Amino acid sequence: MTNSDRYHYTETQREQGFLVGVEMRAHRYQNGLLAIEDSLEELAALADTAGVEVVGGTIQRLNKPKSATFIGSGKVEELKAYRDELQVDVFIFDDELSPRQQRGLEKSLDVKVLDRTALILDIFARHAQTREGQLQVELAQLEYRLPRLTRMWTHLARQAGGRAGGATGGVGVRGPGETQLEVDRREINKKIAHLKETLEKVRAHRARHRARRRQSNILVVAIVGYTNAGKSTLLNALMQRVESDKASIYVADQLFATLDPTTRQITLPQGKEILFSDTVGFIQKLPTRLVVAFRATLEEIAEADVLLHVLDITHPNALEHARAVEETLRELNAADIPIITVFNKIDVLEEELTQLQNKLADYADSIPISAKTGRGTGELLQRIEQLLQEQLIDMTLRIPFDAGQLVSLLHEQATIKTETYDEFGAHLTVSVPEHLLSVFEAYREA
Ligand SMILES: Nc1nc2c(ncn2[C@@H]2O[C@H](COP(=O)(O)OP(=O)(O)OP(=O)(O)O)[C@@H](O)[C@H]2O)c(=O)[nH]1
Ligand SMILES: [Mg+2]
Repeated sequence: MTNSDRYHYTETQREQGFLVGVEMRAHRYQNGLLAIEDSLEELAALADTAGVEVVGGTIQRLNKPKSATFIGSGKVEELKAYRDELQVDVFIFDDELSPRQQRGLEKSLDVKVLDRTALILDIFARHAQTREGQLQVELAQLEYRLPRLTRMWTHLARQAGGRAGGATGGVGVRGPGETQLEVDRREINKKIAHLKETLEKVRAHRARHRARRRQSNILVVAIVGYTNAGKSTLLNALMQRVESDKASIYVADQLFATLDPTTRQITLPQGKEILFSDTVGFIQKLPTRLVVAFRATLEEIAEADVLLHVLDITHPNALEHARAVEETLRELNAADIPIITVFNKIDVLEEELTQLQNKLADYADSIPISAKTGRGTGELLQRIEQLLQEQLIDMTLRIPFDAGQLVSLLHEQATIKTETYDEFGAHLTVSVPEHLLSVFEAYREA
């Protein structure tokens, strides 16, 4: 989708959305989170990607959220006024609402109420391409909806309506709406169970595939970064460099354009073949439920040999984005994987670059690139090559006494984890730098 396509929705097709952000006083400048104004701007971009026309927004500062309606009652009244004045179809909250808060708000406001999670799920549902991706999103959506079923959320209502509709419940008799909800809940639970089963099979298949890849010993570089940083563009640029004719990857100025991992083989300058894997972007306040739902997909990242962190240096919140990415990597147990950071989109701001590099002093050895023009990509490939050469490889070795000098070499150049001796010689488990691999290959224990 190009920039202009985004505005092809007509007024009548697009729902009108109004954004609501809450800043907990204790949380201002909390590490890794955007300032509320920036967070709301990001929410607006998410809403836009989901096809909602944003007609306004408001912020409330609170000590803590209200358990029934999240925001204060005065704010609820204010939202009613906006609803009437701006013809709001949906209120979108920047934070995850509990089912109770969502019900409370929908009851008071009498229009649909969504939160950031629901919005991201909606975008994911639109962008999922592979079967696994689609199954994962559907499961996450159903699990999200189950505790939130109200009249406005019952998409199954019409199907099952014949059985449950009509009856008017007297005192103590369950109303038709509620019977309907029971039916829906049962249906959803059944669907959830079925989806989980199917996903298990798909995942087992993927795990076998990954295991085969491992055996072939080909190294994997996972491209990670904030959504819209230019990850897919970079992979396309790298592919072009090596003149591969593989189909290019979908690039768009929208959030979460990529959902399913795409892997491409690339030859490094000195001839080594490696795999690059482009995957789903990160975002601050990435709902844990989504991280869990996409765990299988995200395992691609956790199992990579090198991470390539793409940072959109032109974004005013670049530093916050970098922190959010690092936080997510920690959640995925991927924080220990060697990482190369690239500052992307430098074509946009030649002059300000030094200034920005100072701001991002923690990333001093980052590589400035433009995925769009290809600038810096040659240096990047060299850096990856260099890093891979420095990578250590785990080996179990049996070295006879007459090759004792090899044990000395290991002591100099490798990390020795265990070392024992018997009548044949030394028995070691070690991590060896790649360039020494050939030296020790013959002594490798099967
Ligand atoms: N000016 C400029 N724009 C770029 C550059 N790299 C990417 N872009 C633009 O940034 C937008 C996002 O690019 P993508 O490659 O789709 O970003 P992504 O990181 O894959 O995003 P998601 O898949 O949505 O997480 C697109 O409009 C690209 O054209 C660059 O080096 N310079
Ligand atoms: Mg992408």
